[in-house]
Amino acid sequence: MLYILDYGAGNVRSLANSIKKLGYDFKWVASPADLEKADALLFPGVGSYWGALHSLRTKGYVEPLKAYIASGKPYMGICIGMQALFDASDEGTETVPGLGIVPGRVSRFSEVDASGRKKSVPQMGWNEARALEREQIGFAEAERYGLSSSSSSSSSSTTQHFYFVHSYRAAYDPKLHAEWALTLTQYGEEVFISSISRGNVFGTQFHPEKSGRAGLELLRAWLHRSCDQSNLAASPSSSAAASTSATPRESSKVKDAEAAGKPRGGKDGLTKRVVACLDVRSNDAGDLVVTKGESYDVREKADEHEQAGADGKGAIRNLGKPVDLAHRYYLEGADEIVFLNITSFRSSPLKDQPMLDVLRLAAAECFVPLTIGGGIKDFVEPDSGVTKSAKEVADEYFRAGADKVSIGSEAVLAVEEMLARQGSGVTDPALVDDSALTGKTGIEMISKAYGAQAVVVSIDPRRVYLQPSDAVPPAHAACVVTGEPGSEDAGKRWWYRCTIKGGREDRDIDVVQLARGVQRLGAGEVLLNSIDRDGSNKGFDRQLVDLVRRSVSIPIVASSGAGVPKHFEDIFVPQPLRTGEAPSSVEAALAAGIFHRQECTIGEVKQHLLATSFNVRSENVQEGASES
Ligand code: 1PR
Repeated sequence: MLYILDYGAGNVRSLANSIKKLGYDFKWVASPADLEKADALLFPGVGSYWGALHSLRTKGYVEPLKAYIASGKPYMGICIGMQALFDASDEGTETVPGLGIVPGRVSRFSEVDASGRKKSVPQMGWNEARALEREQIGFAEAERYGLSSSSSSSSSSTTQHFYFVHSYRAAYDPKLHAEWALTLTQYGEEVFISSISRGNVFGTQFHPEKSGRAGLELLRAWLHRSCDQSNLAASPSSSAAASTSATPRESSKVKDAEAAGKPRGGKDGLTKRVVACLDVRSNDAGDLVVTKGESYDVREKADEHEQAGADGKGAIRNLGKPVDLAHRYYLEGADEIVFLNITSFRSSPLKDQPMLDVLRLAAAECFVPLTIGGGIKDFVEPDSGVTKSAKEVADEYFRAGADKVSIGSEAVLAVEEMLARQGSGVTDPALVDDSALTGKTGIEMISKAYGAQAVVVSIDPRRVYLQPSDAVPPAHAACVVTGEPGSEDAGKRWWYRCTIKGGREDRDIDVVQLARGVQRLGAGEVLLNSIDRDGSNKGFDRQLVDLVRRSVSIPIVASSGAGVPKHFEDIFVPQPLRTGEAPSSVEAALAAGIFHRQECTIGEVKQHLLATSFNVRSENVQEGASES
């Protein structure tokens, strides 16, 4: 029997969904004693290393887990489930030893590479996994799992990509890892171990359950070897269990370049992400629909539509059913799907069962990362008067299949309160000291439990134009932008004010303050909307995006305004953010309207990006997909 170890942090439902989709059955590990019953074990570590290891230790899993691995039965660790095999990790405020199966320590990505080039941390997105050549068996072990081999590693159109989301990694050291590392991956200039394989132990830093068809095929290969064949006779190496008891295994050899820490090709393989967004709400008939408007107004113009209500407003635009559209975008090759529950702030998100059902159904069919936003906040249950925390709402979404949660209004209030606690006229959240942090905000609590990469903050800024005679408000001086010569904004000056409740309420905080504030609180990504550009088809607001990129080191998803594939090219073209700095750009861009109205497909956007020399994941799941 296959068992899955769930230690209660993060989205394990996706892995369960993938396994079911592939036709396998499994049981959850409910207690350490279950490990003795397992014939094959999957450890889908999600969240933080510290949280996972701490939980394993306090629940008494560590020794049974080591005994299971030493027994020679198949083990597959995903992300933290792979990192847990190492001696230790730098993640967390105190050192918690790992399982000590693989030598070496897991440490944090550097935000600035040796050449001075900056990169976002966490690494979030699709990257390559390049196979190492092993003595006697060449690439056979990697090929068994569908991982790139020498024949398929040169062209981005044939390279498989897998979904990574992590701030910590095991840097590749040939002296320590030559017999463990199966593939290496490069992010920025850093090369790290993206998968390991030795005897009965297999592990991936990436998430196969979120890696589309390539990930499903890898899982299928592992399940086939581990569950159908019920032995590792095909394995070229002796078991890791044996190696821990001092039996030498066949040696592996890495080529010179790889020994020096460079995978073949030696390039950062992170792709640009194309994200589809579904704004979901109930229409006037009470059905959940995907809607889309302009500048956040999602109703038809009254005179365009017969269903105009007594208030003179038109009906909610209905562009399709959420699960159907999500599945279509998955098949078209979306790298990520975002659901925003755009009216959730009016009701109890925990009772929003239809939205949870949407997520459950989507997670059963769409094997790419899913983000859910809307209503993730502390609130008082309308019926019982009981206070619920944002973390409890997030728990529910993660259990339903979300990989990340997106926080909007609550994030603005949290940063305002943090600045108020700091006092002394401090307006830059980066200067806030630890005493102004409570640990109780939704961002902090969710980030601590699930890892920063699981917390997105959705920012809804709007331009505030300044007259030539207007003095710049001092707190917002860092947020003032001047229109570029030759553009429709030439001669204008403005700053970006943040809003809450879907743009309905302005706040006295700007987009730089908010982005820096949420990074300070522990958010792992910014979803950067623009009320001015939303639904306009004019293209992304590059000045807004660059302003925020200059201000934070976490990844940014550019959003609002995409009208044609070229707009994605425009936002991805690298530009220096400061004089003398290496050019860079965002890694992800999101669109809604053009996809819903079928003005272009995700495949067309990716074809355009490939044609203009961007690295994208080109897997079109429809082509030859065999997922069942
Ligand atoms: O405040 O935590 O409850 O979260 C509410 C969430 O709902 C926020 O993320 C907020 O952005 C979103 N939201 C609220 N009202 C609306 C609305 O449209 N009336 N939608 C709304 C925001 C913006 C984008 C959109 C892009 C791309 N949607 O996500 O998809 O602008 O559109 P385009 O490609 O068609 O230009 P909380």
